[in-house]
Amino acid sequence: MTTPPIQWYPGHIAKAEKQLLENLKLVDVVIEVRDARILKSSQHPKIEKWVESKSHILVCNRIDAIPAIAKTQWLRQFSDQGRTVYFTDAQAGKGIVDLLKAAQAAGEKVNERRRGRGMLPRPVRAVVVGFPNVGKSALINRLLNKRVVASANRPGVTRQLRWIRISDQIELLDTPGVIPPLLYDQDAAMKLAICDDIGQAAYDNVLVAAAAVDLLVELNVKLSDRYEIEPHQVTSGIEYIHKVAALNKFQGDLDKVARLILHDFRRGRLGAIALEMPELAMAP
Ligand SMILES: Nc1nc2c(ncn2[C@@H]2O[C@H](COP(=O)(O)OP(=O)(O)OP(=O)(O)O)[C@@H](O)[C@H]2O)c(=O)[nH]1
Ligand SMILES: [Mg+2]
Repeated sequence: MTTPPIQWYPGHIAKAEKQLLENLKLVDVVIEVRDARILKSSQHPKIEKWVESKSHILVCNRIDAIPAIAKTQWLRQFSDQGRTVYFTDAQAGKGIVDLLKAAQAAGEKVNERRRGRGMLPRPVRAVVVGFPNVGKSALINRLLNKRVVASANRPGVTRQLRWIRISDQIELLDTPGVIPPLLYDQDAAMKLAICDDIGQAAYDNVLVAAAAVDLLVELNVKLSDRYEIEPHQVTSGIEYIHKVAALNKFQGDLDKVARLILHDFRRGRLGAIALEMPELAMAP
């Protein structure tokens, strides 16, 4: 049996992407938000095109979901590339002040250029973009310290583009999470599904949970404490799910086991886990 590809490009995302493109010409700064657990797979392939000559601020959100060592290694990789990154936890409000300062500094540059051309200063306009559910709206709420935009634990919450005035110096545009129309890289698509950064209609829970188990075993995450079965008793993630489902309490319900494992991972119940590390850090 071949696994059906993971694809998700609902109408609201197609529309949002079109509106995003229309709004880009109004924008001075692009704040790109990625998921710290999958910093490679949550990079949108069109980001460079959207940024063009605008300022680009890279935010790695959900920093609470990865171990400190992973953060250190990513930080090293980005600084080797000469890039500044902002690590944030939009839920607890960590890293927000530095991000705000960076956006304001980018705005000052915009206004210097305007003054040079004899124009009046205006608030900097920054758009917040990224895959669904990475925490874009939560970041905006944190920047304002109040709940101005809807933010909830599932992909596809923000449906409309919306401008929010943060201060006299900065305005932010909240956008719906965007996804490429075709996910060519199915390994990345699988990780987006594991992290809940893509709509559930795109995939089968059991297949995604099986892939999650394969990755977690590779990363030496201890699963037996929670699910009773030792992964070394089986040869694959899918077999693991069958074995757990065979326990009395699950009555053979594969979907229930799959949802439990995914839920546990997404809620951090299996610990802080980075599913992707910088290339060099992976080498022995
Ligand atoms: N643990 C943790 N949870 C976070 C963090 N940032 C956001 N969340 C939670 O993740 C969920 C998704 O956040 P949203 O702000 O709705 O994500 P979004 O990127 O706006 O999603 P869409 O609008 O669907 O594209 C919410 O329940 C947030 O509370 C974080 O840094 N750590
Ligand atoms: Mg949102």
